[in-house]
Amino acid sequence: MEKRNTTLGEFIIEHESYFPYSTGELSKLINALRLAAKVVNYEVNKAGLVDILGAAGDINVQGENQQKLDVLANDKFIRTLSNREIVCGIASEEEEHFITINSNDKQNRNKYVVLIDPLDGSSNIDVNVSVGTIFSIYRRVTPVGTPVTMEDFLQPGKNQVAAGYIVYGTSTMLVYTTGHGVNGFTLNPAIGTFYLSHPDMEFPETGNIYSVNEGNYIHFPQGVKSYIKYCQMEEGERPYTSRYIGSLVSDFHRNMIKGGIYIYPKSSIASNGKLRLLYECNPMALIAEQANGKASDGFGRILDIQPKELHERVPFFCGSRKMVEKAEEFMRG
Ligand code: AHM
Ligand code: MG
Repeated sequence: MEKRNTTLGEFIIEHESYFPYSTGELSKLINALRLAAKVVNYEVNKAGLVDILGAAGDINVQGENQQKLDVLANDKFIRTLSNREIVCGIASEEEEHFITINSNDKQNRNKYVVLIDPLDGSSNIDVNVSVGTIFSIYRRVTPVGTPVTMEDFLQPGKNQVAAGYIVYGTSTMLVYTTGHGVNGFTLNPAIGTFYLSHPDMEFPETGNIYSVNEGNYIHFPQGVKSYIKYCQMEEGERPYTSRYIGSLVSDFHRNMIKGGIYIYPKSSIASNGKLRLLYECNPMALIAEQANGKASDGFGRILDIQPKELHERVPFFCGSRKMVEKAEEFMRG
């Protein structure tokens, strides 16, 4: 059991020994994400205020053009990572193409690529509801010292070295895994430090919460419709409670703590659902599996899918293991 009150900085250093041949590169990378998270947290926190200040001509107090927060979060993460030269490539949900870092610098020996959804659920910002950042880290597959290629990004999720999310909620938390369980850190905003508050996080084996946008019910495949009806049936622990924030990070986080399932299925209006395999589903799937949960596309393991393109979408069923297995049973009909 991990010690509470350890700072994230201390935790990262203490856990470097998980990687026997560690060069400290991954630790530096997670440290950079921690730093960017604090900056974005600061921006998200004053979002409502910025609207007021920015009303006149969309120019903020520094005289800069105001940016939408998701664009701003994208810039902050990319700038923090590229300035520190600790990755060789970045792909972002906000960018059409991946970004090569220092492609001409033969001294760039960095071996990690980062994939990021800088501000997930950003439509919730306007109404003061929690949003999040999701990140995913892979070791490149092409030779160190050469420019990254698409191959470095299109790896199955099981190759992830680390993944995590930040939830900008009632408190701001950073939750991550490097493949040795899942730990959650809460930001003390007064001093700008993340403390280990949720050591060894695990999904309860089963739960009583289901999270799905039921407004799309009519468009769902029969398996999902039947599973939703099953959740609503009176029997044993059921009916389950329906909870849907519409912010993946927050819905996932709640379900990991309380026990539940999150579903974004394919439908007659979205042939592969909405969520992106590389920026949303893979990192959440790794965290789920590391926390004793499960993540599926309704039929098979998310982490086994071979991606074909950067922004591809995939149906997503994720949460408490027994609940996901039950939903898969309905999908198989
Ligand atoms: P985004 O990356 O454009 O913010 O979209 C992803 C979000 C998820 O956080 C959330 O679970 C889902 O979209 C909600 O979609 P919907 O409004 O269709 O239910
Ligand atoms: Mg998103």
